[in-house]
Amino acid sequence: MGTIESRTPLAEGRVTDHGAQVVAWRPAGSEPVIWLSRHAVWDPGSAIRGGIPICFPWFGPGRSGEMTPAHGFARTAQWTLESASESDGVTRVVHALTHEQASSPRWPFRYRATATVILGKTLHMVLAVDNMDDRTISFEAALHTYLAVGDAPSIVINGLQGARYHDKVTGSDTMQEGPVRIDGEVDRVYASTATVEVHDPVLDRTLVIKKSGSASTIVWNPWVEKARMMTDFGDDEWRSMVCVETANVGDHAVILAPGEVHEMSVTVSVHQ
Ligand code: TA6
Repeated sequence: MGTIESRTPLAEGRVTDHGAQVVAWRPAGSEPVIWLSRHAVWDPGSAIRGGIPICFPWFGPGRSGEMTPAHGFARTAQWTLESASESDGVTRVVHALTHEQASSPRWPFRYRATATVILGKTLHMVLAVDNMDDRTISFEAALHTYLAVGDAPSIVINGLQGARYHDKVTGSDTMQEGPVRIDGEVDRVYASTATVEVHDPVLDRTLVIKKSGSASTIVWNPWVEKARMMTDFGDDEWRSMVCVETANVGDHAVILAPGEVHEMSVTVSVHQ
């Protein structure tokens, strides 16, 4: 499993060929921003628990509810390292994946995906999907970002006020009133293009998650029971993380005509 490790005056980071996954990022002067489970499994066939998994071409079990593997085949595929460079302390890593390397009989289309990661004082990531087929394709995608926090029940998540969301815990569809707090299992798919701010009083910082080309934001914390049920997730680790995911899922799935390219990006910054 090839991995690009970067250590510059601006930041430390790590990106692996497996899933083209960012698995670490710590800007200079900060605590780590990207969370990784102590129990993460690094087997070729498994998803690495933490970092920024790339969910593509479907999210979860897909819109049909029957797709496997969960979150699509890109997350556990071996992406091709296209380039890795560093300039003025900023590291740039580009991976690519095509239908010749990873596909599914349930999603048999020709495509080329590239994942561009730029690590410096901020983390910037772009998922670009090029429809190489002669048919229109539809896909879901998510940058499933695991953020490190001091204590999940203490954080305050702003930016989603007024957005409608599907609550996967209760099954309801409703609107976000006020900030999002983690006071139990939270698994919500918001219809939102907004920038999200995670205020963390314990680490005394605010993480700002800005995005483009994304109409869905997912917020997830497994809380106690779900954490206990995952073998690659420490029983106590739910307190130290929250996922704020940049996505296009469900009704916001991307529809791409032959030859079209779609780009979705996230920029994470730390404000002490
Ligand atoms: O993004 C939230 C979610 O869809 C949750 O429902 C939970 O399944 C989480 O992803 C993790 O999924 P995974 O397949 O990585 O265990």
